[in-house]
This record gives sequence, C-alpha cells and structure tokens, in this order.
Amino acid sequence: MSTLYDIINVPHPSLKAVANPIDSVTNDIRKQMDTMLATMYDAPGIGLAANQVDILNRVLVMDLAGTDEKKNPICMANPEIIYESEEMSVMEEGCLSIPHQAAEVERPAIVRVKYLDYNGNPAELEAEGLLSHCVQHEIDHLNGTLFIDYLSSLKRNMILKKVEKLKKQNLI
Ligand code: GNR
Ligand code: NI
Repeated sequence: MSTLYDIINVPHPSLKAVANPIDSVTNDIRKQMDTMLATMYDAPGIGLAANQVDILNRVLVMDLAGTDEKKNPICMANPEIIYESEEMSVMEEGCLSIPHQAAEVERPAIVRVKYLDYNGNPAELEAEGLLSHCVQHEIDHLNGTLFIDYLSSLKRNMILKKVEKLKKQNLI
C-alpha cells in the first residue's frame, strides 16, 4: 500500500512561502518525489510542487500524459528558468490548491529550465504549450506564487471567496 500526501488549499501559509533548495537528491528526496507523483496521479493533476504538500523544499513533479497513455513522470529538484521567450502565451490554468477554479494566465511561451533529475544528475528541459505553463506554474509555487496572483485583486478575491464557500458546504 503506497501512502499519499494531503494537498493543502488556500489560504494555507505554506502556499505563500519560498521553498529551500536541496543539497542533493538523496534517497529521502527520491521517496518524496515518488509520493508526490502518486499524490498527483490520485488527485488527478499534471503537476505538483512540494509547497502544496506542506514540504518547503524545491522539488516538483509533472506528468502530462493522458490517462490512457503511458506515464511520463518528470521530477525536478532546484529548478531554475535559464531562458524565457519574449513571445507570450495565454492559457487557462487550474491549481489543486485552489480547487474547482480556473482562469487565463499569460506567461512566456517558451522556457528552458535547468534542474537536478530523479538521479541527481543535472538536466535541462525546453518547454512550450501546456508543459511550459505547467513548469512555470510549479516553479511559481516554490517561490510562494499562485496563478491567482496574476489576476486583478477583484478576480482573485472572487476566487478565494468561492473556495471558502465550497469549504463551508463541505464540497472540498
Ligand atoms: O493539474 C493542473 N493543471 C494545470 C493546468 C494548466 C496549467 C497548470 C496546471 S498545474 C495543475 C496542478 C497544480 O496545481 N500544480 O501546482
Ligand atoms: Ni498549482
């Protein structure tokens, strides 16, 4: 039986915290990545950052494969954006920590990310489309930023109120 983490929701303070770099990808970090992947698949979602499971280290996981496709897990420690295109892209985003809410977010269309992989080896990923939005969304989490922080305060507060209402109705 594999254990899962609990995903925290707004307004938990860990979602606003800046996560700490890891020294190296140890067996414990690999275990954390495995449990984060299981938690993400269970949710289900296409990405998960450590802050969302109340762990403040710079670890994220992603998998954009569809439910009927072969799994394609991507694990990153200490990710850094080393290139972003001037061209921008707008896409509807959601977040497991802001359940049942979505909004259009504008981000650099293409990014290149440097990170340590599951085996602790340096790696780079160039991403466009949904993967680009996802990896930027996850790195934002590690920096205490949520997609609603890019919206007007009016839209952000509407979303936060809707989440509170769903909680009160026990729908989350
Ligand atoms: O499952 C998720 N879908 C998604 C869609 C568009 C842009 C980003 C994402 S990430 C999100 C899961 C999540 O909250 N990751 O932090
Ligand atoms: Ni999110």
